[in-house]
Amino acid sequence: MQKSILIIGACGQIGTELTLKLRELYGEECVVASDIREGSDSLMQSGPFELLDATNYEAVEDVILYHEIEEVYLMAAMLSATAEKFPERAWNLNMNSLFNVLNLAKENKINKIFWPSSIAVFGPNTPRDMTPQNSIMEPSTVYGISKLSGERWCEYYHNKYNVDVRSLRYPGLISWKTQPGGGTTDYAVEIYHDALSKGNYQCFLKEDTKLPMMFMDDAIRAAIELMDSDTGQIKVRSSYNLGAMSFSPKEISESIKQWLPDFSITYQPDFRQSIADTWPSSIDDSKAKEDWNWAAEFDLTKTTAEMINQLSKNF
Ligand code: AKB
Repeated sequence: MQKSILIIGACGQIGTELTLKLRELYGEECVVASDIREGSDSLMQSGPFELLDATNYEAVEDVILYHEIEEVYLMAAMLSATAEKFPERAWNLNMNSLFNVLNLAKENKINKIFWPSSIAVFGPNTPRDMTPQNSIMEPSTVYGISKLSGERWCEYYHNKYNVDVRSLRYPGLISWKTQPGGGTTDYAVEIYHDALSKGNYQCFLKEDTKLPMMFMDDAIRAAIELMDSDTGQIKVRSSYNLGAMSFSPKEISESIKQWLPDFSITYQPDFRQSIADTWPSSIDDSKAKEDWNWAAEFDLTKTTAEMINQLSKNF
């Protein structure tokens, strides 16, 4: 099926792999990558690229009209840890970029939007284990507040203006191709890099802080499957809970030791601990399973095997 797609924020952790996958599926020329900076060689050389500020409505509109874009994946965002340092910049980026694409869809300039939400929409009063789709949502971080507000706007634009916007509440994402930046769950990627390069890792969370996580292949497949589902299947227009695995720093370190027996970990919790303490430890994603047949493929054992195998090629 031919369709023209724009990825905004294509050079980040999710955007890079998403762009490459969409180019593989829909053809390189049909998938336009955009970001405020240039990305990896594989991204820059495999198809069209536009320098684009996601908060600039006219610039986003120009790119959409020029390339006759039908679908937008809006991946530009400031993540939880960085957002605590720059609250207003985070709010500005996370909300204005979303309003821009929602309004372009309202004006029928694009047909469909994918926008990632996060487990950060939950807060300290939410039940932490197997957090349900509908629960108490009182996020205490700037990032969580922006994602929860975004979810409400997505549902509002769908109900009021029939905008076809689809969203997932991503857990922490683990990938070997692109490093994350500014998140609380970033330790789960850093740990593999340090295990291979130094043999030890100093973790910024406590050893027993269990958080929901997902391998990037599952995260990308979830976005594409959600976008390819029939409209009638999508019953949730705020954002779907999405689960795969949950583990603590101690558990991931044990899994790494299966491959690197001499690996050691120390713990020095910083301000990110108080963010993690307000997030779920595991997620109930039965609604996504029921509505559009979501099923994760990577558990911790499979993720560690893939991370060590792929990253060790560089050492
Ligand atoms: C973060 O840690 O900020 C993100 C997220 C869970 O949304 N990875």
